[in-house]
Amino acid sequence: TVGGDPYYTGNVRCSIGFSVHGGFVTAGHCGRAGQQVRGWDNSYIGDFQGSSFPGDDYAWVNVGSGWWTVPVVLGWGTVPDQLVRGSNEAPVGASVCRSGSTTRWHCGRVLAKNETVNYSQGAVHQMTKTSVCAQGGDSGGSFISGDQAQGVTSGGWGNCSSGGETWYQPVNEILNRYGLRLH
Ligand code: TYR
Repeated sequence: TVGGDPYYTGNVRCSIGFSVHGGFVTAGHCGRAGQQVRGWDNSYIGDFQGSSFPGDDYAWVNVGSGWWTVPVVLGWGTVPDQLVRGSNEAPVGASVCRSGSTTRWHCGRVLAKNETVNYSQGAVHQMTKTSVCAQGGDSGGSFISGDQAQGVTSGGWGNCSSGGETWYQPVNEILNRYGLRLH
């Protein structure tokens, strides 16, 4: 799977975060455990295996054999491949970039860590705040700093025309919780 590519749960489009052994990680508000996931071509990919939201905003989806990604264009062009070599946490002030299926590739900086974000569904804790814009459908997509995975897009304010701020769920908490490894 390719970080930032779209997937669908019911009528909702979200974005793939990072490939892990057995599937991919993404945002928890995108689906609940047991829900089916379809790919960019509407074919069955797998199911949400675990999901936590609110409180956290993370989930993982298994990907069955026979499904593979084709880089997809959603109007603004594809994002060049980014190699991810690990998940060392970037410090406040570091440059981060994000890939998502609505607004593709945008960059900014880490502004703060361990933030609580209050959504209408409830509070989400230990989130990282960034100056990177995002919009609906970018959720679940990958945040990276250099070649290190950082987190998955959760939510925020603004848009990618006038700017905004976006919080991500740190990826190491997801990997630890479900015993996953980046792939
Ligand atoms: N939460 C949105 C989603 O589910 C993503 C988003 C992120 C929307 C930041 C707006 C925003 O400012 O796709």
